Amino acid sequence: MLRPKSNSMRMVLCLDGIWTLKVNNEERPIAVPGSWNEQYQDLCYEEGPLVYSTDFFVPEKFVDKHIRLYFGAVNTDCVIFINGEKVKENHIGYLPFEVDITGKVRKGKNELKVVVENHLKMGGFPSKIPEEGTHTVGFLGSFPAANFDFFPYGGIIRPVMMEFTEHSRIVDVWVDTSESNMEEKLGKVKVKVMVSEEAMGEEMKITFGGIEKKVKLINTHLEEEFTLRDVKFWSPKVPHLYPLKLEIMEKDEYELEIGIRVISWDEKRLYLNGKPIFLKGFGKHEEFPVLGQGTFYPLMVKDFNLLKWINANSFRTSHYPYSEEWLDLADRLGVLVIDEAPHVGITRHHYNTKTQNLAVENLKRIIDRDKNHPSVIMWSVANEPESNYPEADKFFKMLYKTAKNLDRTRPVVMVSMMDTPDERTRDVALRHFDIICVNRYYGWYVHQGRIEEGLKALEKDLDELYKRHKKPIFITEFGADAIAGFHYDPPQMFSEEYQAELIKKTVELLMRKDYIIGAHPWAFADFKTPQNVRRPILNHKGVFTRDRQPKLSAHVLRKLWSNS
Ligand code: GCB
Repeated sequence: MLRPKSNSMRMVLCLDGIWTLKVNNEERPIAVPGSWNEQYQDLCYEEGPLVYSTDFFVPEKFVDKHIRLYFGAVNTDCVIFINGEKVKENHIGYLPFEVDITGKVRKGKNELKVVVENHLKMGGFPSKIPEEGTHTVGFLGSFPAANFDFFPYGGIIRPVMMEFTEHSRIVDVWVDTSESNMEEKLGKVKVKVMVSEEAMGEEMKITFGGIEKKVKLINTHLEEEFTLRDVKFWSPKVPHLYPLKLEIMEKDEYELEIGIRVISWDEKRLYLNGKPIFLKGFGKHEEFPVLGQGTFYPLMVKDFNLLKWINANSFRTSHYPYSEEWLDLADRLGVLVIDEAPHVGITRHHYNTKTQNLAVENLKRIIDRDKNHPSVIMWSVANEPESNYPEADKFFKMLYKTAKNLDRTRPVVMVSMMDTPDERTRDVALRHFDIICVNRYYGWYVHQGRIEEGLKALEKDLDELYKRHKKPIFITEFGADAIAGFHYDPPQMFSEEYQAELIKKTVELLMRKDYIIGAHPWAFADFKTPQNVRRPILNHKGVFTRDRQPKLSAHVLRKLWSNS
């Protein structure tokens, strides 16, 4: 699916702004994009259904165009109405969806209504804690009862756009640069284009790297290959982007920026353009005070600025796909992204056909949205599922196969906490994946207050893990809470000193291991969670505070990562 874009052939109407929210028959203003939970105190724990509405105006000359309504994301279940007519239902958050509303709008004023619910669901998304508890100790009794460690924000969280095009139009494009040859500096770029039925018989022009190809459209799918010499390969150091322009003459055009790069991996290493790369960075969240999980551009710019400042080269979109603008910036600034599906808090109650189908669908949608971003170097299908149940094997094998069938050019991973030294709790699904991603909290949830002991246990655990899988290992989480301003000597849990020491010593250990391809401290910044005894309002494992000020560990990491 192409993101709406204004150009000389396409017209985009942005519907962001102040909408009306109906709560118990009373109306009040609400910001879109944004979450309702922090705009009103009485809606902090609201799960809906709540009714959003706004008006939009269409000039007469646009009424007969092809019209597409695009939602960046709504959390979570929603029903869309145009002028009172139901046009769409959507049942997953954090991912865009479109509605073809051609012929459904009238000249002048129209009404758009969106009914949104954000119920936690046992065995669904967002996942609710099962009454009997889960493998993720500590959540039982949390309020709200989210089976994950971040606040379950609801609402229309990302931009809403309406796009007007001709009926002869470009529907999608998929670019594959994986056959490029680094030694010969040869860029081999496959471009697959999908157009609408109405475009049959038209002429399409594709321009890339100074090469122009013209094709008569006799099919809705076409494929062209471009060979570029003396290519500047995309990398964190040189994030070079080439414009790709698609045109259906006098009907439509679409331009996107392409990075030519190759990802590969073997038993021990991950390679970018044939050179080993070590992932330095963080798991993070897309959230901020008042906005909740609403798209907020200044936050993106600030976070990339801090990622560069701290000498990181990557981040994981834990635990859901972020707004696509994060990826635009990552492409442009040269930051590698592990793109995670919104599958967090999976328990044994998820292992059934209905949920598996939904998860497969979500995965297809994330790949569909993000496939052309050079910054995306890995698909993560889930975070910390209850994957020590026999049923997990089939469920995750299916997700792996789905991702692989769509995209063989990137590694597909699952982030596990269950592949432990203890055989009774061991993960049954992790073996299906290309790279072994694990979260480890030695020196925090285990070996509390004893960093050195924790490190010894970590080293033993990882050596065994490698022996078992013979695949590269990526430590996607480790860390400690530090409440900004808490100090203690000798370092004590919750002090900035303890967090800094644990992170420093863990990073040093991980960088010494030849089978480790990355170390991401958890987390980039503090973030809001459900209420429970382990969380003083926020999860304080951030290396930055929630308002993006550095803790001691940020300075330590900046130095550690400066010459590697
Ligand atoms: C984890 C989760 C993450 C939590 C973190 C913690 O393993 O993946 O969502 O926030 O631990 O701080 O406990």
